[in-house]
Formats: sequence, C-alpha cells, structure tokens
Amino acid sequence: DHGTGTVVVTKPKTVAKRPNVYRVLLLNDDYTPMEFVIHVVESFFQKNREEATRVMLHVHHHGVGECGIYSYEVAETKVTQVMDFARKHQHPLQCVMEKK
Ligand code: NFA
Repeated sequence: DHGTGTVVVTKPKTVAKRPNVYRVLLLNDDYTPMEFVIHVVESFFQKNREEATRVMLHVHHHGVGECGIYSYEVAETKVTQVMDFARKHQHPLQCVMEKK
C-alpha cells in the first residue's frame, strides 16, 4: 500500500541472486610447467603449497579449476595479474573469471 489503497504484489524470485560474485578459473594447456602453475596459485590466490598443488592437479586432470571466489573488481585484478605473469614468463597459461 502506498497510502492510496493500492496493493503491490511482488513475484518471488525463482533463484536467489548472487550479486557481484565471480569465480576465478585456471585452464589446462599442454605446455605450462606444473611447478609454474603451483607458484601462480600460491602467490596470487593465498593458498599454501598443498592446496595449490591440489588446484593445479585438478586443472591438469579436468581441464579447468577454481582458484577462488571474489568480487568483480578483485577477480578482474587476479585475472590480469596471472595473465601478465604468464606472458612475462612466456607460458600459455590462461586465467578467466565467470559470474557465479
Ligand atoms: N598440463 C600441464 C603439464 O602437463 C600442467 C598444467 C596444469 C598447465 C594446470 C596448466 C594448468 N605440464
């Protein structure tokens, strides 16, 4: 009611929104050394060596894997940092983000 006698009925959302939540993913390739990927995951995604190794092996075996969940701005920064670092070392490693 808006004080006018009008009743407003709101349709429930089918699925809850996840505003501003993004997954950062690494993609497998045949050339980037495993040790380089572990180093990337450790240094840009605040994971210890054991966790970073698990992420690297997941990507290696499944083709894609999650490094972390962030806001749009932080995810974009992570992708840029990883892509710049891989290019600098002449590895074809790809890092992407997707809305969750
Ligand atoms: N598949 C790469 C190799 O065998 C390792 C790798 C893992 C690359 C995860 C990219 C991402 N050297």
